[in-house]
Amino acid sequence: MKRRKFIQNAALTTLGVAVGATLTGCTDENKETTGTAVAKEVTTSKPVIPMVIATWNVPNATKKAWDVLQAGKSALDAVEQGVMIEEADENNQSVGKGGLPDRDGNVTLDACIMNKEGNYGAVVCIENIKHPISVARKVMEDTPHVLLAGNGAKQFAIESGFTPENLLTEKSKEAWNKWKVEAKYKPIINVENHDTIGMLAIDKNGDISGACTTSGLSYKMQGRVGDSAIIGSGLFIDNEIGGATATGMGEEVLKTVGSFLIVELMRQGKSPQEACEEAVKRVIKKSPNYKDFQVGYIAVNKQGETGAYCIHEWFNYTTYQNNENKNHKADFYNKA
Ligand code: SD4
Repeated sequence: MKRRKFIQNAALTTLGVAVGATLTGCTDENKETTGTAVAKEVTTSKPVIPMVIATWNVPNATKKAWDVLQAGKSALDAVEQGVMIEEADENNQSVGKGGLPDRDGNVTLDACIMNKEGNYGAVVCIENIKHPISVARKVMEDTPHVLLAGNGAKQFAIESGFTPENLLTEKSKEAWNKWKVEAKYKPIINVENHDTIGMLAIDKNGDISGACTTSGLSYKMQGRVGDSAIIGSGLFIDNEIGGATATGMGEEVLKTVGSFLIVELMRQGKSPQEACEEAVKRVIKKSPNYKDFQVGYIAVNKQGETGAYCIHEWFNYTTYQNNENKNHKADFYNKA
């Protein structure tokens, strides 16, 4: 049986089984008659959709998304409302309000959203708007475009009813002032519990959507745009296959089109875990200085199987699945 067929069969089975039933990916009638089955069997005794997965330790965001799914809403609503929790959290200095500024003190945000139809909307380098993810959704739904940048994105947001506000909090301003003493630009390998938030969700219909939102690398050059809002790099969804999203050094994710790569690898039969590992290895192969930066990926396939992998220790992610909101440490490459 071809993997693609298997995925479709398993997805249909997933949707068909009652909650609590056992799902076995390859049923007798699905078995290949002429050779060895190429698909890995997916067996779980628990229902795996609906589900939510997000980068980092963000239980409030995954809970919000889960609650939206439980209310019968779409995966698209879930990921938007889920990441909005982090955008609004001023203590989180990598997303939305309170995000660390660029080297000139401007808080510039990148965000994108992608739905089950493969539609996509994004904003890059937007300023003074707390919820770039919702502007990204409006770009997708209300304009003939997919990506708006800078002032144009802000103007569009204001025309759409968003209220501009100062996003540079005292805490972030203080950090920036400290940074200015030496003003050295060196990306930091994140060992905290937070950074760019990428979120993927599957709703009760089995449909997948994703969102990704960030203030980007702190003290970046003015005008710098990372991977997070760029389709295929920071996020990619294919509702037939699954989705992936990234955190870490955006330049490296962009060069390898990481999230698209992961989804394509899953299409070819890899599990989400195998696909994330391969995408990280692709980065490492291309960048001999990989010890100096972090890249982390999470992924989910149509059945709700998840994967996560990163270069260095300490990347973690949160899942809300089977009624459980859980943080996990991701496996990593650099064990030396
Ligand atoms: C970027 N990927 O702008 C984002 C930032 C990030 O850990 O995730 N940093 O490159």
